[in-house]
Amino acid sequence: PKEIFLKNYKQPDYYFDTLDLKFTLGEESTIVTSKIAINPRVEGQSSPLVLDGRDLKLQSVKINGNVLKEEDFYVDSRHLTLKSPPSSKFTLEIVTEIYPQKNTSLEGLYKSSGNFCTQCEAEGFRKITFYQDRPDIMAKYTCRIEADKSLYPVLLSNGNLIEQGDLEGGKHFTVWEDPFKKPSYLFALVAGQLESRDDTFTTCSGRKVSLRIWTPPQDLPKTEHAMYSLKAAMKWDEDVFGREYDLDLFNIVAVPDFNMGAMENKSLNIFNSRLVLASPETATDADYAAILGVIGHEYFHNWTGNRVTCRDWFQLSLKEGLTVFRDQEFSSDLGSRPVKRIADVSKLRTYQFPQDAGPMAHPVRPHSYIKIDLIHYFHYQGAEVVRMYKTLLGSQGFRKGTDLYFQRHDGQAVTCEDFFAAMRDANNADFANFLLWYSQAGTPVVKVTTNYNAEGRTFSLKFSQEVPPTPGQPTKEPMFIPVAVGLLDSSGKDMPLSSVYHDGKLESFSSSGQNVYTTVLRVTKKEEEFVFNDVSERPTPSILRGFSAPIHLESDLTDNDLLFLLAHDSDEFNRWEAGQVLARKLMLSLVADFQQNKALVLNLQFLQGIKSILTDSSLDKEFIAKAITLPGVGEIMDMMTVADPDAVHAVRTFIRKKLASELKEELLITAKNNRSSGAYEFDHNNMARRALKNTALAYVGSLEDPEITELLLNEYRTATNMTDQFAALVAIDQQRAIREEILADFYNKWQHDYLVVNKWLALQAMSDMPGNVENVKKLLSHTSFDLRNPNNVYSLIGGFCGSPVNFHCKDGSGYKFLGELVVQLDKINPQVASRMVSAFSRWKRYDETRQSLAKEQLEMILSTEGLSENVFEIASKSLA
Ligand code: B3K
Ligand code: ZN
Repeated sequence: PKEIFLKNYKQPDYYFDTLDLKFTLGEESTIVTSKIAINPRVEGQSSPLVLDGRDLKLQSVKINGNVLKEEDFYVDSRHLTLKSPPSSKFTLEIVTEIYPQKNTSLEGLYKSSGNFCTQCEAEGFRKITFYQDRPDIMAKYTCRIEADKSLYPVLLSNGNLIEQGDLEGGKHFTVWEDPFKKPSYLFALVAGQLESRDDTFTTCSGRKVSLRIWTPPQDLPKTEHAMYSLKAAMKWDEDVFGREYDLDLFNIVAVPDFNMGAMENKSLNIFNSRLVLASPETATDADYAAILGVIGHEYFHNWTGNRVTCRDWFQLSLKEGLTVFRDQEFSSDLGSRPVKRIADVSKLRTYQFPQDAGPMAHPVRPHSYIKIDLIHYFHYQGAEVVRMYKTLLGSQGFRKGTDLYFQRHDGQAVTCEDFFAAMRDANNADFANFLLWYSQAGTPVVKVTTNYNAEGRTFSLKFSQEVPPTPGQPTKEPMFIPVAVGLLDSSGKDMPLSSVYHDGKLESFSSSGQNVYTTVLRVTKKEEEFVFNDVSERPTPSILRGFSAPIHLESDLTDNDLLFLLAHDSDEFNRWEAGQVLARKLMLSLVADFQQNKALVLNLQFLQGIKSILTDSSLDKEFIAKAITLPGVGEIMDMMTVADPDAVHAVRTFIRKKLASELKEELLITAKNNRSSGAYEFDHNNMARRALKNTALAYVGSLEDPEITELLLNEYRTATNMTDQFAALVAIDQQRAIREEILADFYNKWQHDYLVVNKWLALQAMSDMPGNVENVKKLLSHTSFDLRNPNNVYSLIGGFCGSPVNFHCKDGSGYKFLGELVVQLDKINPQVASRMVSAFSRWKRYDETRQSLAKEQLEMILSTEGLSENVFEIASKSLA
């Protein structure tokens, strides 16, 4: 496998103006005819034209209508090379045969539940036809689709439908024309037995857009929320970013077999059906929220990704970081901003930070890769980088920056520097070394010490920063870190800030006439100090409000300071964070006790803190639910020199049980007072009630007590929506005596609904029951499980790998299970297999026994013949 480097980027020698595609869809194979209008970059200059292609059977090549002679081209397993094409404008016509029915990788053209669909990002188009499959090749496409009319009554592609009709032999056709030029990764085709929910949206300039969400007929009733989400996204993008939709038609298709969440193909978004289909009876609040976010995300790509696209795949964050940021903001505006921020930071800590501290660490803009799909996993760090521009420039400055970005680059394939330059130029901003966020990997560790000088009435914050070494980057430069700070007085109120002294300069806040309570300090050096003046009493500082930068913060705040912030901080994110810092400290100290066989004792102050949050009726209920939830096992393991899953799990279970028994009465009252009444509504207040009630139930579920068992069974049986029913099931899952029976009951009830069955699989996979690997193995041959379906794999195998005690079981059974499965899965679907193999990537964090067991599996995987590049890259980098 070959590594590709950013520094080797070269402009293409040929540009493509138009591409006319024709698909003849068949049951054995599909014939693809492609006609490309080509221009050499330098007129009169001919060089070989190398087209990408995989698993294609070439039938013919013509240039300007003439069949190309054998000696003028050659084909290998990855390319079609034209040795010396014309040196001025010409047309190239290529016919290939492909086999979508045999395509289990779910990349390129494939079949899902009897329907044809495509997935081209990042490099799937080369599995459809020979092409320069790179995003800086932007062309105008037409697409003609021919297929059997009864099997495939609906034939869709990008853009506008310009022609359709019947053909001989029971066949029919459609012709689609996309007026916007696009890179090949945004091409899409769908054919099958689908029906649509139709609606319209009138844009800000008064254009009426047809909206269609396509599913198999029986699923149509479950598309109401998706349609609501789409319309909300279209309106929001106009209001907040000034972006109007640009075609008269927008299609969404839901398919059951899809490698990831969804895909933003121009005007024909294709979705994993779990992110479209929802009804109150079958989908949880989390599903509803995810649908809103992802429908928004894919829609927002129309401007950030499609109209302005990436020059090359190293620039991926240009579209993904920005679009993730946009969907986070969208969900914040439609729900609760602080609660959304807490959820997003939790994701950053659960997924991004561990990756950035392991063998797969790479900067927001990587310097090299083998398979770009692996860089595709998450873009939370890229979104944080975009968020920092907004924090530094303010809402208006940020909007000026995006306006300039769209104005400059509409229709172009550009780079991260272009985005940076638009932000800078629109605001005449001084951004010092901000670009380092794109090129340096690793999460900065920022230490801060505070000091109050009563005599001088000053309060100082001394910062030092360090970016840890990552593969290929042993030493780092200091980063440009925006740190939002406020000061609380002894009554817990924000103090108005007078001025701050830094680097020989005094910045005064009083001039505007308005009180300033939060300021953004620009920390740019390895060590530096900021001094607040006119501070009338010793303050409690609230540092990194709203998580203004993606860093690990270590401060000298005492437990009392943290408890004070937990009780009073006006910044709700930091209020939550104070509780989390306390919980992390507590858990780490109990882990040490556990490892030394000491009895575990719960700190009373902590218990008191949780109790006062739980019973504070002035707080948002979803905020309470988040604030009483302990940091995850992974987060605590990440803070240990040698990760000890058994100890962390034991400690977390201990604290949960202890809190449940000490606060049983309060938890039961909370659960009772927040029971659902009336029909399901997807709005913040109702979701918050359910979240709080269900968090309380999960706590009490940890107690073995007949009264509780009865209560949970009642919750389970009387639930009128999936949020409540599944939460009851999760709580019951802790009740060993009735667990099996209720799990079976749930399956019987929902076996017809594959999306609900995935929840059932995941719940069992994540169980901490000793020896659960055996149960998971049994489920592999369950009638409702299919290794070819990514959602099934993510639920059962992904769920299992997230279980600290069973996956990391010291007898090696969990690792062996995953190792064997990865080898099997890689033959079916390399992308899905590589996601699973990443569970091994941080094996060096564990004790020696676990290390050697995991290493053995990685070596076994690497020695497998015919391994995919995807799995190879992760397994080999993990071992390096
Ligand atoms: N852009 C796609 C992700 C593609 C991943 C390809 N391996 C969808 C998204 O950003 O939501
Ligand atoms: Zn995206």
